[in-house]
Amino acid sequence: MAQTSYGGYAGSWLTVTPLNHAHDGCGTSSDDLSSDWEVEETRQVPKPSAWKRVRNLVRCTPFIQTYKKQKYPWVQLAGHQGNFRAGHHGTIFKKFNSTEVSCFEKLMKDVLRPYVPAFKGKIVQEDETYIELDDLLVNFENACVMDIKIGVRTYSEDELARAKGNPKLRKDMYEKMIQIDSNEPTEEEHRLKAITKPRYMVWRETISSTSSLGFRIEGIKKSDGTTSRDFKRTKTKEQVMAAILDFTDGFSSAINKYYLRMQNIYDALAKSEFFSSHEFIGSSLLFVHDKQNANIWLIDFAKTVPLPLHLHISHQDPWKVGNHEDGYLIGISNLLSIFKTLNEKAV
Ligand code: I3P
Repeated sequence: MAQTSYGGYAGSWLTVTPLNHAHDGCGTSSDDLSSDWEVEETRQVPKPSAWKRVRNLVRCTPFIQTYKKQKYPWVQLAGHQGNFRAGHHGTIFKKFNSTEVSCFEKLMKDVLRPYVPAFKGKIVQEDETYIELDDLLVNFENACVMDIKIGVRTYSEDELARAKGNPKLRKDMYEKMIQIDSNEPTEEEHRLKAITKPRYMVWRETISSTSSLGFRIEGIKKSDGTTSRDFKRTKTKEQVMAAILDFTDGFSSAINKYYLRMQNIYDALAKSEFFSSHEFIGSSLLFVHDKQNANIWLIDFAKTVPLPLHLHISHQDPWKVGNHEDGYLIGISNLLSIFKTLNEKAV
Protein backbone atom coordinates (compact mmCIF):
# COMPACT_ATOMS: atom_id res chain seq x y z
CA MET A 1 0.00 0.00 0.00
CA ALA A 2 2.69 2.56 -0.28
CA GLN A 3 4.84 4.12 -2.82
CA THR A 4 8.13 5.84 -3.18
CA SER A 5 8.99 9.28 -4.18
CA TYR A 6 10.23 9.85 -7.58
CA GLY A 7 13.08 10.74 -9.71
CA GLY A 8 13.12 14.19 -11.02
CA TYR A 9 11.58 15.32 -7.88
CA ALA A 10 12.27 14.55 -4.35
CA GLY A 11 9.28 13.50 -2.36
CA SER A 12 8.10 10.71 -0.36
CA TRP A 13 6.23 7.71 -1.18
CA LEU A 14 3.43 6.24 0.73
CA THR A 15 0.78 4.05 -0.67
CA VAL A 16 -2.35 4.69 1.21
CA THR A 17 -5.98 3.90 1.17
CA PRO A 18 -7.14 6.29 -1.52
CA LEU A 19 -8.35 9.71 -0.57
CA ASN A 20 -8.49 9.33 3.16
CA HIS A 21 -7.87 13.00 3.75
CA ALA A 22 -9.20 15.52 1.35
CA HIS A 23 -6.19 17.77 1.78
CA ASP A 24 -3.84 14.88 1.04
CA GLY A 25 -5.71 13.83 -2.04
CA CYS A 26 -5.07 14.72 -5.60
CA GLY A 27 -6.12 17.33 -8.01
CA THR A 28 -7.14 20.05 -5.67
CA SER A 29 -4.03 20.53 -3.59
CA SER A 30 -1.68 23.33 -4.40
CA ASP A 31 1.19 20.81 -4.60
CA ASP A 32 -0.25 19.44 -7.77
CA LEU A 33 -0.27 22.79 -9.45
CA SER A 34 3.12 23.90 -8.32
CA SER A 35 4.93 24.30 -11.61
CA ASP A 36 1.85 25.75 -13.25
CA TRP A 37 1.92 28.69 -10.88
CA GLU A 38 5.48 29.75 -11.51
CA VAL A 39 5.55 33.31 -12.84
CA GLU A 40 7.97 36.15 -13.37
CA GLU A 41 8.14 38.41 -10.33
CA THR A 42 6.63 41.42 -12.01
CA ARG A 43 3.79 39.65 -13.74
CA GLN A 44 0.39 38.90 -12.37
CA VAL A 45 -0.02 35.38 -11.04
CA PRO A 46 -2.14 33.38 -13.48
CA LYS A 47 -4.77 30.83 -12.61
CA PRO A 48 -4.17 27.31 -13.93
CA SER A 49 -6.12 26.47 -17.04
CA ALA A 50 -9.03 24.06 -16.85
CA TRP A 51 -6.95 21.54 -18.81
CA LYS A 52 -4.10 21.76 -16.34
CA ARG A 53 -6.51 21.08 -13.50
CA VAL A 54 -7.88 18.05 -15.31
CA ARG A 55 -4.38 16.87 -16.23
CA ASN A 56 -3.28 17.03 -12.62
CA LEU A 57 -6.33 15.14 -11.51
CA VAL A 58 -5.63 12.40 -14.04
CA ARG A 59 -1.98 12.18 -13.08
CA CYS A 60 -2.94 11.62 -9.46
CA THR A 61 -5.29 8.74 -9.98
CA PRO A 62 -4.12 5.87 -7.75
CA PHE A 63 -3.09 2.65 -9.43
CA ILE A 64 -3.34 -0.92 -8.28
CA GLN A 65 -0.17 -2.85 -7.65
CA THR A 66 -0.49 -6.63 -7.70
CA TYR A 67 2.02 -8.98 -6.13
CA LYS A 68 1.58 -12.60 -5.08
CA LYS A 69 -2.18 -12.27 -5.50
CA GLN A 70 -2.28 -9.26 -3.19
CA LYS A 71 -3.60 -5.96 -4.53
CA TYR A 72 -2.38 -2.61 -3.28
CA PRO A 73 -4.05 0.69 -4.06
CA TRP A 74 -1.34 3.32 -4.44
CA VAL A 75 -1.60 7.02 -3.78
CA GLN A 76 1.40 9.28 -3.53
CA LEU A 77 1.28 11.30 -0.35
CA ALA A 78 4.25 13.62 -0.55
CA GLY A 79 6.28 15.36 -3.19
CA HIS A 80 5.39 15.60 -6.86
CA GLN A 81 2.25 13.77 -7.76
CA GLY A 82 1.78 11.25 -10.50
CA ASN A 83 5.36 10.04 -10.80
CA PHE A 84 4.76 6.35 -10.14
CA ARG A 85 3.04 3.49 -11.81
CA ALA A 86 2.76 -0.21 -11.17
CA GLY A 87 5.80 -2.08 -12.39
CA HIS A 88 6.46 -5.70 -13.20
CA HIS A 89 6.41 -8.51 -10.69
CA GLY A 90 7.35 -6.83 -7.37
CA THR A 91 8.67 -3.62 -8.89
CA ILE A 92 7.47 -0.08 -9.42
CA PHE A 93 8.18 2.40 -12.20
CA LYS A 94 9.29 5.87 -11.24
CA LYS A 95 9.65 8.76 -13.67
CA PHE A 96 13.15 9.01 -15.05
CA ASN A 97 15.51 11.60 -13.63
CA SER A 98 19.11 11.57 -14.83
CA THR A 99 20.53 12.71 -11.47
CA GLU A 100 18.76 9.89 -9.69
CA VAL A 101 19.78 7.29 -12.27
CA SER A 102 23.39 8.31 -11.91
CA CYS A 103 23.06 7.84 -8.12
CA PHE A 104 21.44 4.42 -8.44
CA GLU A 105 24.10 3.23 -10.87
CA LYS A 106 26.78 4.08 -8.32
CA LEU A 107 24.77 2.87 -5.34
CA MET A 108 24.39 -0.59 -6.89
CA LYS A 109 28.19 -0.91 -6.54
CA ASP A 110 28.50 0.73 -3.12
CA VAL A 111 28.32 -0.62 0.44
CA LEU A 112 24.96 1.18 0.68
CA ARG A 113 23.43 -1.23 -1.82
CA PRO A 114 21.54 -3.30 0.82
CA TYR A 115 19.99 -0.10 2.12
CA VAL A 116 18.44 1.22 -1.10
CA PRO A 117 15.76 -0.24 -3.40
CA ALA A 118 17.36 -2.42 -6.09
CA PHE A 119 17.65 -0.54 -9.38
CA LYS A 120 16.68 -2.67 -12.38
CA GLY A 121 17.32 -0.16 -15.17
CA LYS A 122 15.40 2.17 -17.45
CA ILE A 123 12.17 1.40 -19.23
CA VAL A 124 10.01 3.29 -21.73
CA GLN A 125 6.25 2.99 -21.56
CA GLU A 126 3.78 5.02 -23.57
CA ASP A 127 6.50 7.48 -24.58
CA GLU A 128 7.50 8.13 -20.99
CA THR A 129 10.84 6.99 -19.55
CA TYR A 130 10.87 5.39 -16.12
CA ILE A 131 13.30 3.64 -13.86
CA GLU A 132 12.37 0.27 -12.46
CA LEU A 133 12.92 -0.21 -8.73
CA ASP A 134 12.11 -2.95 -6.29
CA ASP A 135 8.83 -2.28 -4.55
CA LEU A 136 9.95 -2.15 -0.93
CA LEU A 137 6.53 -3.05 0.40
CA VAL A 138 5.87 -6.34 -1.30
CA ASN A 139 7.06 -8.50 1.56
CA PHE A 140 4.94 -6.74 4.14
CA GLU A 141 1.40 -7.50 5.05
CA ASN A 142 -0.71 -4.39 5.44
CA ALA A 143 2.43 -2.28 5.76
CA CYS A 144 2.82 0.71 8.05
CA VAL A 145 4.98 3.30 6.33
CA MET A 146 6.75 6.46 7.44
CA ASP A 147 8.79 8.81 5.31
CA ILE A 148 11.44 10.98 6.96
CA LYS A 149 13.34 13.55 4.90
CA ILE A 150 16.96 13.80 6.07
CA GLY A 151 19.24 16.84 6.22
CA VAL A 152 19.26 20.38 7.55
CA ARG A 153 18.23 21.89 4.22
CA THR A 154 15.95 20.79 1.41
CA TYR A 155 17.22 22.89 -1.49
CA SER A 156 20.52 22.51 -3.30
CA GLU A 157 23.19 25.16 -3.66
CA ASP A 158 22.43 25.26 -7.39
CA GLU A 159 18.72 25.81 -6.81
CA LEU A 160 19.49 28.65 -4.44
CA ALA A 161 21.90 30.29 -6.90
CA ARG A 162 19.36 29.94 -9.72
CA ALA A 163 16.60 31.39 -7.56
CA LYS A 164 18.78 34.33 -6.54
CA GLY A 165 19.68 35.04 -10.14
CA ASN A 166 16.11 34.79 -11.35
CA PRO A 167 13.66 35.11 -8.45
CA LYS A 168 10.22 33.82 -9.28
CA LEU A 169 7.10 34.23 -7.24
CA ARG A 170 5.00 31.22 -6.30
CA LYS A 171 1.34 31.68 -5.49
CA ASP A 172 0.94 28.06 -4.44
CA MET A 173 3.70 28.43 -1.85
CA TYR A 174 2.12 31.60 -0.47
CA GLU A 175 -1.14 29.66 -0.13
CA LYS A 176 0.59 26.75 1.60
CA MET A 177 2.26 29.22 3.95
CA ILE A 178 -0.92 31.03 5.01
CA GLN A 179 -2.69 27.73 5.56
CA ILE A 180 -0.16 27.10 8.31
CA ASP A 181 0.44 30.63 9.56
CA SER A 182 -1.41 33.58 8.09
CA ASN A 183 0.83 35.99 10.03
CA GLU A 184 4.06 34.73 8.46
CA PRO A 185 4.05 36.58 5.11
CA THR A 186 5.33 40.15 5.09
CA GLU A 187 3.00 42.98 4.05
CA GLU A 188 4.59 42.91 0.61
CA GLU A 189 4.10 39.14 0.29
CA HIS A 190 0.46 39.53 1.33
CA ARG A 191 0.04 42.21 -1.29
CA LEU A 192 1.58 40.02 -4.01
CA LYS A 193 -0.11 36.87 -2.68
CA ALA A 194 3.06 35.04 -3.65
CA ILE A 195 6.52 34.21 -2.27
CA THR A 196 9.76 32.85 -3.68
CA LYS A 197 10.59 29.16 -3.37
CA PRO A 198 13.72 29.63 -1.19
CA ARG A 199 11.67 31.82 1.16
CA TYR A 200 9.09 29.00 1.48
CA MET A 201 11.64 26.20 1.78
CA VAL A 202 13.71 27.95 4.47
CA TRP A 203 10.60 28.82 6.48
CA ARG A 204 9.32 25.24 6.13
CA GLU A 205 12.66 23.94 7.43
CA THR A 206 12.50 26.25 10.43
CA ILE A 207 8.96 25.47 11.56
CA SER A 208 9.59 21.70 11.32
CA SER A 209 12.52 19.75 12.78
CA THR A 210 14.66 20.04 9.60
CA SER A 211 16.87 22.93 10.66
CA SER A 212 17.12 21.96 14.34
CA LEU A 213 17.28 18.14 14.21
CA GLY A 214 18.40 17.51 10.63
CA PHE A 215 15.29 15.58 9.58
CA ARG A 216 11.53 15.92 9.39
CA ILE A 217 8.62 13.53 9.21
CA GLU A 218 6.92 13.91 5.82
CA GLY A 219 4.12 11.40 6.08
CA ILE A 220 2.84 8.38 7.93
CA LYS A 221 0.48 5.60 6.91
CA LYS A 222 -0.77 3.34 9.66
CA SER A 223 -1.98 -0.23 9.45
CA ASP A 224 -5.64 0.80 9.68
CA GLY A 225 -5.14 2.68 6.41
CA THR A 226 -5.19 6.16 7.92
CA THR A 227 -2.60 8.53 6.56
CA SER A 228 -1.27 11.87 7.64
CA ARG A 229 1.05 14.54 6.33
CA ASP A 230 0.24 16.81 9.18
CA PHE A 231 3.79 17.07 10.55
CA LYS A 232 4.78 20.50 9.29
CA ARG A 233 5.05 21.79 12.84
CA THR A 234 6.49 18.63 14.38
CA LYS A 235 9.70 20.19 15.61
CA THR A 236 10.93 18.97 18.99
CA LYS A 237 12.41 15.57 19.86
CA GLU A 238 9.41 14.97 22.14
CA GLN A 239 6.94 15.66 19.32
CA VAL A 240 8.89 13.36 16.98
CA MET A 241 8.97 10.61 19.61
CA ALA A 242 5.22 10.91 20.15
CA ALA A 243 4.64 10.57 16.38
CA ILE A 244 6.92 7.50 16.16
CA LEU A 245 5.24 5.90 19.17
CA ASP A 246 1.87 6.43 17.54
CA PHE A 247 3.22 5.01 14.26
CA THR A 248 4.53 1.85 15.97
CA ASP A 249 1.67 1.47 18.45
CA GLY A 250 0.61 -2.19 18.60
CA PHE A 251 3.78 -3.43 16.87
CA SER A 252 5.92 -4.40 19.82
CA SER A 253 9.02 -5.55 17.93
CA ALA A 254 9.24 -2.66 15.46
CA ILE A 255 11.18 -0.14 17.57
CA ASN A 256 14.01 -2.56 18.34
CA LYS A 257 14.27 -3.65 14.69
CA TYR A 258 14.29 -0.04 13.50
CA TYR A 259 16.97 0.82 16.07
CA LEU A 260 19.24 -2.01 14.90
CA ARG A 261 18.73 -1.11 11.24
CA MET A 262 19.48 2.57 11.98
CA GLN A 263 22.79 1.49 13.56
CA ASN A 264 23.63 -0.55 10.47
CA ILE A 265 22.81 2.40 8.22
CA TYR A 266 25.00 4.67 10.32
CA ASP A 267 27.92 2.21 10.07
CA ALA A 268 27.44 1.71 6.32
CA LEU A 269 27.41 5.49 5.72
CA ALA A 270 30.79 5.76 7.45
CA LYS A 271 32.24 3.23 4.96
CA SER A 272 30.43 4.41 1.86
CA GLU A 273 32.38 5.95 -0.98
CA PHE A 274 29.12 7.21 -2.43
CA PHE A 275 28.21 9.00 0.79
CA SER A 276 31.61 10.64 1.14
CA SER A 277 31.51 11.97 -2.41
CA HIS A 278 27.92 13.27 -2.60
CA GLU A 279 25.78 16.05 -1.21
CA PHE A 280 22.44 14.58 -0.07
CA ILE A 281 19.52 16.95 -0.50
CA GLY A 282 15.84 16.01 -0.20
CA SER A 283 16.64 12.33 0.31
CA SER A 284 14.46 10.31 2.67
CA LEU A 285 14.49 7.25 4.89
CA LEU A 286 11.53 4.98 4.35
CA PHE A 287 10.41 3.04 7.43
CA VAL A 288 8.18 0.03 6.82
CA HIS A 289 6.85 -2.48 9.34
CA ASP A 290 4.15 -5.03 9.90
CA LYS A 291 3.59 -7.54 12.71
CA GLN A 292 6.66 -9.59 11.77
CA ASN A 293 9.21 -7.27 10.23
CA ALA A 294 10.54 -3.75 10.25
CA ASN A 295 13.02 -2.25 7.83
CA ILE A 296 14.45 1.07 6.65
CA TRP A 297 15.77 2.13 3.24
CA LEU A 298 17.37 5.23 1.79
CA ILE A 299 15.24 6.61 -1.04
CA ASP A 300 14.91 9.67 -3.32
CA PHE A 301 18.12 10.79 -4.94
CA ALA A 302 16.85 13.31 -7.48
CA LYS A 303 18.68 16.12 -5.68
CA THR A 304 21.71 14.10 -4.55
CA VAL A 305 24.71 15.35 -6.50
CA PRO A 306 28.47 14.68 -6.63
CA LEU A 307 30.50 17.13 -4.58
CA PRO A 308 32.75 19.51 -6.49
CA LEU A 309 36.15 17.97 -7.13
CA HIS A 310 38.49 17.97 -4.09
CA LEU A 311 35.73 19.20 -1.75
CA HIS A 312 35.17 17.13 1.35
CA ILE A 313 32.16 17.53 3.62
CA SER A 314 31.58 16.08 7.09
CA HIS A 315 27.77 15.88 6.58
CA GLN A 316 27.48 17.42 10.05
CA ASP A 317 29.17 20.82 10.04
CA PRO A 318 26.95 23.90 9.81
CA TRP A 319 25.97 24.86 6.29
CA LYS A 320 27.19 28.13 4.79
CA VAL A 321 26.50 29.02 1.18
CA GLY A 322 29.24 27.38 -0.86
CA ASN A 323 30.45 24.75 1.64
CA HIS A 324 27.90 22.11 0.45
CA GLU A 325 27.32 20.70 3.95
CA ASP A 326 23.96 18.92 4.05
CA GLY A 327 23.58 17.93 7.71
CA TYR A 328 22.69 14.36 6.73
CA LEU A 329 24.59 12.87 9.67
CA ILE A 330 23.00 15.34 12.07
CA GLY A 331 19.65 13.85 11.12
CA ILE A 332 20.85 10.25 11.28
CA SER A 333 22.52 10.78 14.69
CA ASN A 334 19.42 12.43 16.12
CA LEU A 335 17.17 9.67 14.80
CA LEU A 336 19.52 7.05 16.18
CA SER A 337 19.40 8.68 19.60
CA ILE A 338 15.58 8.89 19.43
CA PHE A 339 15.28 5.19 18.57
CA LYS A 340 17.79 4.33 21.29
CA THR A 341 15.69 6.16 23.88
CA LEU A 342 12.46 4.60 22.63
CA ASN A 343 14.09 1.17 22.60
CA GLU A 344 15.29 1.55 26.19
CA LYS A 345 11.82 2.61 27.28
CA ALA A 346 10.28 -0.35 25.50
CA VAL A 347 12.35 -3.02 27.33
C1 I3P B 1 7.38 20.98 -1.03
C2 I3P B 1 8.65 20.29 -0.55
C3 I3P B 1 9.37 19.61 -1.70
C4 I3P B 1 9.63 20.57 -2.86
C5 I3P B 1 8.35 21.26 -3.31
C6 I3P B 1 7.66 21.97 -2.16
O1 I3P B 1 6.78 21.69 0.03
O2 I3P B 1 9.50 21.23 0.05
O3 I3P B 1 10.60 19.11 -1.22
O4 I3P B 1 10.08 19.82 -3.99
O5 I3P B 1 8.71 22.22 -4.29
O6 I3P B 1 6.44 22.51 -2.62
P1 I3P B 1 5.72 20.99 1.03
O7 I3P B 1 6.36 19.74 1.57
O8 I3P B 1 5.49 21.99 2.10
O9 I3P B 1 4.49 20.70 0.23
P2 I3P B 1 11.60 19.73 -4.43
O10 I3P B 1 12.33 19.13 -3.26
O11 I3P B 1 11.60 18.86 -5.62
O12 I3P B 1 12.11 21.11 -4.70
P3 I3P B 1 7.96 22.32 -5.70
O13 I3P B 1 6.55 22.77 -5.38
O14 I3P B 1 8.74 23.29 -6.51
O15 I3P B 1 7.98 20.96 -6.28
